[in-house]
Amino acid sequence: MEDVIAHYYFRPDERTTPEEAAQAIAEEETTGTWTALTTRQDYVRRLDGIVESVEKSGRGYLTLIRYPAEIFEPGNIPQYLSVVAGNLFGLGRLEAVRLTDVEFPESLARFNGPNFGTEGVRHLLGTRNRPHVGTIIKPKVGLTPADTAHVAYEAASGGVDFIKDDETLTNQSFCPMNERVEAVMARLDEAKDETGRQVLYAVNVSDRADRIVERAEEALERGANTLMVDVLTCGYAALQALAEEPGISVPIHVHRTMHAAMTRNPEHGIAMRPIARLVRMAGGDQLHTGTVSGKMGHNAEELLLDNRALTDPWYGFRPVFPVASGGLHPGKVHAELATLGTEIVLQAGGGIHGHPDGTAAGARAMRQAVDAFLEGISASEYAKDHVELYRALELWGTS
Ligand code: RUB
Ligand code: CA
Repeated sequence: MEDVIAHYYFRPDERTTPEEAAQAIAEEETTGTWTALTTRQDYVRRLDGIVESVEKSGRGYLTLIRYPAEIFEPGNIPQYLSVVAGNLFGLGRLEAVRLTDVEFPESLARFNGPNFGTEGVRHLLGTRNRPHVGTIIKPKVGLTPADTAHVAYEAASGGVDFIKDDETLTNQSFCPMNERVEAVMARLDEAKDETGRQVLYAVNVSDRADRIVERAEEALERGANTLMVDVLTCGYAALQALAEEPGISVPIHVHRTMHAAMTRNPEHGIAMRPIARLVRMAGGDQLHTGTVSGKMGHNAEELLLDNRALTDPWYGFRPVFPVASGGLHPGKVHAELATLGTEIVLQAGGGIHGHPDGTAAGARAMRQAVDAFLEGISASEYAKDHVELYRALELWGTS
């Protein structure tokens, strides 16, 4: 394959045939516009988009559109998006249109990709054959650096592998980033002395384009061992800048806040699959892709394919660690692992810090639920002699 193949679902308006609608997408995103052009020289025609197929699907149609590789500027993800996910969304002749997947030729996939990926992250923590358990510090905003660090210490003592800032916490005055990183890393060292276990803490360095690398470097100077970026609000280019910066040698956790504005409507927007591919190219090491039983909307079939976009062999890119997050608690661990497998990060915020006996007990309960699954025992059975899990199931149940 030498060109880009974009997959769309669409529904034309009543004045437009499916073929005309697909052609309108191909033209808008390449050499055409709404009317014939006196300036469309013959030599430009090699850059025409080509409608490869149109077929009925549900209330609408699926089409594959071939965009000549030459239209794309290699390495420029913002420009790639302007073609495959640009003006087409606003075309009046389409009532709905959704980018469901995109295939890039090798010439346009020359990125470093993840520096760590699943294996690299596992190597830092020395884990194998089990999911990682992570937590989001809650409340997501408001805690002081010292209290944030205390919550992190409790979670680490209870056995989590991974701790992260939430998507809206960056460098606000109530919890300045530098102070927070120093405080959290000091308490994680304390926990490590006690438990012997290393824990990763992803500090959210999301910021404006001209400052994000500098902010990441400040966090690293204060001991951060993982970074986090809100990729859709900052942009894929921001993630790529972090991943390719030679001085940044820690994993990058990628949060997808705002994704549902694009992914949620099954007929319109951008599916998670293209987002997952772009994050992998741009260098994310872990990416939120959703849950099968949590608080956000979900579609298990799609999610499994999204996770495969992160983990299947692809141009030599390292596999990205998929993150299941949003409304998880120990009673949901079994369903998540049974469907998603164990090469996954399970994150619980409320499902750890809302445990009736506090954060450390909540972390223990999550780990116990994972152990139960790995031993082939139901959570309720395992809870009979694991009090933290028992207390969690008593509060939240098992569904
Ligand atoms: C989870 C949380 C995550 C969202 C987003 O909190 O704050 O940011 O779940 O995840 P809690 P996703 O565990 O308390 O629900 O992007 O995967 O939906
Ligand atoms: Ca969150």
